[in-house]
Amino acid sequence: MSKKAMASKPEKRKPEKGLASNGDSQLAASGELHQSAGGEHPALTTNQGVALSDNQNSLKANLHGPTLLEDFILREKITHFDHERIPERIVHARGTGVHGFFELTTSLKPYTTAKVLTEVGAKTPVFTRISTVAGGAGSVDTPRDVRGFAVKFYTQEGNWDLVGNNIPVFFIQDAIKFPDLIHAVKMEPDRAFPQAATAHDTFWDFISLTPESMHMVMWIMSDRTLPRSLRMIEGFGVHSFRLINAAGESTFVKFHWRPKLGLQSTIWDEAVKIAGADPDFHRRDMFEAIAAGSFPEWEFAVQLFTQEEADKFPFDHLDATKLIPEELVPLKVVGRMVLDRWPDNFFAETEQVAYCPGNIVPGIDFSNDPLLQGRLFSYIDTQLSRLGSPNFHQILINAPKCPFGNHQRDGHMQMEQPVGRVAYEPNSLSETSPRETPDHGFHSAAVTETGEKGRVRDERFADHYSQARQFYLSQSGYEQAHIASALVFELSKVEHLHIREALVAHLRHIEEDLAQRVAAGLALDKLPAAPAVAAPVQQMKLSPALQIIGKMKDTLRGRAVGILIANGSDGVVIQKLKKAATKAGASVKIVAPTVGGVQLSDGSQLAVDGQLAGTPSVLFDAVALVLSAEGATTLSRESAAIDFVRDAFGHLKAIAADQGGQALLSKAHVGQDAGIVDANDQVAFIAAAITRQWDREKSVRTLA
Ligand code: HDE
Repeated sequence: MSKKAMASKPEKRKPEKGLASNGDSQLAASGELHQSAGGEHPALTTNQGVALSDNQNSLKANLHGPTLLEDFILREKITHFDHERIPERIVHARGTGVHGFFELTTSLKPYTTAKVLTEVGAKTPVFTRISTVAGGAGSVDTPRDVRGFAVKFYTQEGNWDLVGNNIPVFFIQDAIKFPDLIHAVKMEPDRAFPQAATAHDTFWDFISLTPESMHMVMWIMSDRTLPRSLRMIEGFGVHSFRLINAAGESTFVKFHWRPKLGLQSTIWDEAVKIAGADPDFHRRDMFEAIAAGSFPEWEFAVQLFTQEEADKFPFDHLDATKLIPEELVPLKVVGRMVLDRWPDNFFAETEQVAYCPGNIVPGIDFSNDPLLQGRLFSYIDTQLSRLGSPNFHQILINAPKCPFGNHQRDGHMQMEQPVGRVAYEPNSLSETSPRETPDHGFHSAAVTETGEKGRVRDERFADHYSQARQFYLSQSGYEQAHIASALVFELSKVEHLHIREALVAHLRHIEEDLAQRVAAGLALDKLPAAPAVAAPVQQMKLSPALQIIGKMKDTLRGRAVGILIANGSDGVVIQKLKKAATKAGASVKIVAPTVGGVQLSDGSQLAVDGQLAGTPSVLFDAVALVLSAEGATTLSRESAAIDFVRDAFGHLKAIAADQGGQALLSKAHVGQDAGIVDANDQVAFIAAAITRQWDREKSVRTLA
């Protein structure tokens, strides 16, 4: 329903802005609702514009009689309700979308004619949707999963959709394998679980039989799949694309998004607990950041290379299981994207947005990556069944913001009302009907194609381990331990021993030490024999850019600090901590046993943001404990308070504690280290809070 038509009846209680009111049936029955002053609200009508006299009671044959079929108002409302859902996306069903803009800072004119990439300073509106892959639309935000990173640029020359992920490589090399991959990762068909998880037999069975996925396995077992915030992930176009300049020359390009806030991840135990504490953790984080005016921003960068350069790479750039190390082809930052407007309506925008990698504009073209080629078909096809009509491009969120028109006609839900008798081209009957524009219309790259057709793959695609090895060896020791432990966790959920063994066998080609650590974690009797390789494993130069830790920023900007207090806490210490954390860029929340407020030591009241049981420390990047002796004694009997401090410690977070806080720490048997600081020393707290206490990890869990 349009904004104009949206309405509710005048009523006594003023509804919250933007929320429709349901009224009150008893008041309605007595007619009271109708007595308040009118004029403020437009009339509530049917979809045919007929004003409703009563939205609380259906039409009955008599006071105690049956409801009448003739009640067209009831029927219209219920019928619409019955059809409120559309099929969710087959993959990437769970997503968060935000409006924003792209601004070009460096022209790519030597390489492309696309205005979006040549007009410096021009701001192009975008709609960006970030998603998980495996779970359904109602699944949690923090499973171990790849994040989709899809950007629709509404350029002056048509829509350009860059539909990427937060990982620069993919599981498979050819689109024909995608349905198998997704069937393997989704809930198993006979039992319909697990939801949103790779840790089950069918996924690892498929993976262990698909060696080309080994590079991606390293990425998904790293903490890249456990982002702290959607504002702290990278984005990648994954495939090579082409840029085409005015002379018709083409250059290959890989697209990258780099978050201004730096990369930041959670750790596995934390992600699992966040899923219970706040299933909407990432969506809420984005919503709150936008509402607070703290707009997430990414740099937009390109890697440009020619065919001649590509021929010298020790891999094939058309193989989506490979990346081009930044050290080989440096990234050139050419723009930025800022997300600054939450959608008005989730369904209309985030749910109905239909990204298609086939949406490109003049000056950009596809490469022959066989995965990309398959995607060019898949997305339009899926939108047809998801949105139900070939006119889905007319939905506001999908429609170009530049003029568009052609002779395509009719179909379900045609929203336009074309005039005139001409619906074809060429024609001589219309002076104004759209015509082709050879000069600035879309031209494909002039590429020569030769060779025999066949179900074939270049032999350069056969090296499945070299870049997996490069990735693993480029990680810090902490990250390697997380990868090994993630593999142990996942494979421990696999029931079939032969699948566990098959996977460990592949790891031997990646790095013997990794295979041994995982085998030990699974208590395998002996190391399984490594499978035969189709191509020798190459020793590639280490690439520090592949780390997460190396790309984390020591900052509290965009992060959250929780201060646990209780009756009798010292208000001065709380305020000083809050001020210091806010100044450092964090959002600060006060957590207490009761949400209604806390009486501080000086007798004043302090408002509380979250009740302890519902606001565990997993929701924060660092915590402070400001407690009176009495408060500490009370909280030491609360398992939620004990968990609060134990988890903060176990998740390697800085903890500021005053004397009462220290008492709670010792009740929770939490030891002391450099990350535990005096709550009166705010400078020390901020210094500890801007990073994780990585060295603590060996004291809190056994890693593989
Ligand atoms: Fe997708 N993918 N995909 N994909 N994909 C979809 O399209 C598909 C692939 C990606 O926020 C679907 O609208 C095939 C790679 C994102 O709405 C579907 C193949 C990459 C999104 C589809 C791939 C992606 C999708 C499901 C192998 C990273 C969410 C609903 C050839 C470069 C977009 C839909 C959004 C969604 C097919 C592989 C990214 C079924 C056949 C590689 C970010 O059409």
